[in-house]
Amino acid sequence: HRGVGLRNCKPFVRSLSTPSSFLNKLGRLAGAPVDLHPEVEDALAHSNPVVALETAIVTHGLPFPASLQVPLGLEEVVRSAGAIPATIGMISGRIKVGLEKTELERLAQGERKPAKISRRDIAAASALKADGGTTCSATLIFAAYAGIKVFATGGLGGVHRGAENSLDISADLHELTRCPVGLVSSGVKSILDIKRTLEYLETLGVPVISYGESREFPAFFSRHSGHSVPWNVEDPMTAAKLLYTQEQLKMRNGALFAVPIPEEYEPIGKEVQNYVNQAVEESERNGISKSGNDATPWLLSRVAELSAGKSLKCNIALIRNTALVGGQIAVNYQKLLA
Ligand code: PSU
Ligand code: MN
Repeated sequence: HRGVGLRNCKPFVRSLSTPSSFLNKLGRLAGAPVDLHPEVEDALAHSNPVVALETAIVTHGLPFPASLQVPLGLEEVVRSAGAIPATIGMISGRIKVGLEKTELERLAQGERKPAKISRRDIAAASALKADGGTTCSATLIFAAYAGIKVFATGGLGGVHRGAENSLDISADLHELTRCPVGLVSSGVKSILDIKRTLEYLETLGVPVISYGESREFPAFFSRHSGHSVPWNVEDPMTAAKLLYTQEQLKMRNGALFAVPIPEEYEPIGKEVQNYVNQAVEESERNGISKSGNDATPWLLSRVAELSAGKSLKCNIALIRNTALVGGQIAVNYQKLLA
């Protein structure tokens, strides 16, 4: 409204339906290749709980059609907890915070050979108008960018076995030092070196909290890793308070909440973990373990093969559980802000 007198021209009075007006309100650069889904934008603008979900699992973690059914199911789980899901991914170079079903289908089917997008890949993939699934690191970045406080996933990246030679340490770990987001997962990916990953997180100063009954850090497919962490929370409100305290202290880092796989999956999870160990040994022999970015997808598909689909079943169960806990933490976080 150019005709309106200057004193009426307060910033940010534009209608919230304007694309990305919420991001402008946050002071983010106008014109950045980021689109908020209208439902996510509305939730954020009204301080309703939102949970971020990643898409590397869609493009590089799960076979089709699970790659479509699982993320759609996770969105429903988040809703059942009373929060709005924001599944994050890249479509034609634009970061979508909240994907339309057709966009999710496009990523899940791998039509345009989606890239696996970690922090280092974001700008190149965007400039080249690629499709891509965002790993935990890139998803953390865009969750933080949009002001989303909770992100639920299956397994975080970490220190690979043999990293003392390969130096393969996921960028996910450093990202947790830069993004004030609570990441809820079933621990780290099954193929990793848990002990070294926990040491690395300690060095980085990232809080690691077991969620549930004990201080034992879960081992993805199993509730037991033999490693304990310094803190444990038993309910979503305490988890939310921890995140809120970091916010009050203006700490810019995130936190890792490790939620064990549901008890009833423990027996088959243990069996699957044996196949994981076998796949890791194979990858060391055939050289794939040295190929960096490709190691994870190869290992996960090999484990699916060896376990005749049992790994997929467990993976789905544990990630649905983290989505539920993530939703509950997000709901409680907003209560603290109210
Ligand atoms: N868990 C899976 N499949 C995956 C991943 C985890 O079952 O593809 C992804 C996560 O998105 C995680 C990423 O952030 O792997 C880590 O990959 P890298 O180790 O290359 O950083
Ligand atoms: Mn890696």
